[in-house]
Amino acid sequence: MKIVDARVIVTCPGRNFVTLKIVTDDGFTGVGDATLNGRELAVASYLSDHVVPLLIGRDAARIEDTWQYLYKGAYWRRGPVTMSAIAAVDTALWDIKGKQAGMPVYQMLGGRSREGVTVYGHANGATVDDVLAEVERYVGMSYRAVRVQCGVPGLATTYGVSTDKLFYEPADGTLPSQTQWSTERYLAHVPGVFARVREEFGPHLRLLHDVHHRLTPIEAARLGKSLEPYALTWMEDPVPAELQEGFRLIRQHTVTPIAVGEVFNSVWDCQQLIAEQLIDYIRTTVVHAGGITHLRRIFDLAALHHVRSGSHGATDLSPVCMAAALQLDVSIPNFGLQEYMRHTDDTDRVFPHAYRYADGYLHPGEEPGLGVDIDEKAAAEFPYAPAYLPVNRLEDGTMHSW
Ligand code: CS2
Ligand code: MG
Repeated sequence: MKIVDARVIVTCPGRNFVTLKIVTDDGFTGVGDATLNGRELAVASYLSDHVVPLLIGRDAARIEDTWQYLYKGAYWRRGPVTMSAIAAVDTALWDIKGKQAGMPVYQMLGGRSREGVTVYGHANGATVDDVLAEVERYVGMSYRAVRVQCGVPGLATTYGVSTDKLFYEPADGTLPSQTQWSTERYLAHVPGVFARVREEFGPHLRLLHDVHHRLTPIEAARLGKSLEPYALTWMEDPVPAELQEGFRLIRQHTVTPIAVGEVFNSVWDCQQLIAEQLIDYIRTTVVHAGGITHLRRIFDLAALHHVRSGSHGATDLSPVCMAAALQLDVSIPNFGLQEYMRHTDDTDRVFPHAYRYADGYLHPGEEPGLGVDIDEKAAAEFPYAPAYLPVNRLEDGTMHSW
C-alpha cells in the first residue's frame, strides 16, 4: 500500500483551513488537519516543500515509523509548525488504515469506552445579562457543560467575548486587532458573573472558564479561590505554561480544577504538569500535538496521574481534527470533556462528516476511517484570506498575553 500522491489544500470557507490529503496506489485516501491559526501558510509550505516529497513511495501502513521518521528525521524537533505537519500525515494515515480495515478508527484504538462524547460550548456576552441569555441557549440545546466568558466593565473589548456567537472566530483582522486588559478589573468582576450563573442555572450544569494565560500564578490562585463557591469544572490556561512548575503555587491555594494544553505540541510540554498532578485536564489536540499517535501517548501518561482529557475544539480546528478527536475521545479510558464550537454551513459543506451532535453529546459515527472528507471542488470556491489573531495590551500600552 504505497503512497502515490499527497496534496495540501488551503481553503477559507469562513476561516482558513489547511488539509493534507494522501492517496495510495490501491485507491485509498486519507485526510489530516494541519491548520495553525494565523500561521496557516507556514504549515502548508512545511508540508508541500519538505514533507510531501518524503511521503511518495512510502508504505502507508507504517504509521508509527512514518511518525518517527518525520520527528527524528527533521533533526529540528517539536514546535507548532512541525508538529501540526506531522499531525496531518499521522491523521491521514490512520484514516487510510481504518478504511482499509473497514472500521472506524476508534475500533482500532481499542473500541468504545462510552456511548457519547460530552461536549461544551461557549456562552459569551458583553454583560452578565447577555451571558445568561447565551447559557440559556446552550441549556436549550441540551448541553451539559458551558464555558462562560463575560465582558469586563471598563475594558472596551475582551478576547473571548464576541458578537458572533455559535461560530465564534477569534482571527478577526487582516492585521492583528487590539484588545485591552486589566487584571484588577477582571479579578473584581468574574466571581460575580459565576454567582449569577449558578443562581439562575443551579448546581448541576458544568461550568468552565478560560483565563487565556493572562494571570500570574498568585493571581490565578486568587481567582481559583474566589470561584470555589461556584464549583467550576475547570479554570483554563490560568497562566502561561512555559514554566510548568509555576502551577505548584496555584495548587497550594485552590481546589478549582485546572485545564491546560491548547498551545502545547508535545508530551514534553506537559510532562511535569501531568506527572506532578498539577493539572486536572489536558487540552492538547490532534492537530497541534502530533496527531492521533502522539496525542494517545499524552492521554495514556495523563491516565496514570488522574488527569483527564479536555481537548481544544474551537472553530479554527477543522472538522477533520474534530472527527479524529472524537475517535480518541470515545475510546480512551480517561476522557473528560470535548470542546465543540460549531462550524459554519460553508465549512460543513467543504468537509462532509459523519459525526453528529445529539442531546449534549457528539457521536463519531460508524464510517470506516475517520468519517470525514474534504470536497476539493467546494474547497476551491474559498481561496485563502489572510487573518490574524488579536493582540492584547494593558491599559498603559504594555503588551500582554491574550
Ligand atoms: C480558545 C480558542 O477555545 C478555546 O479554548 O482558547 O478560542 C483559542 O483562542 C483559539 O483556538 C486560538 O486559535
Ligand atoms: Mg482556551
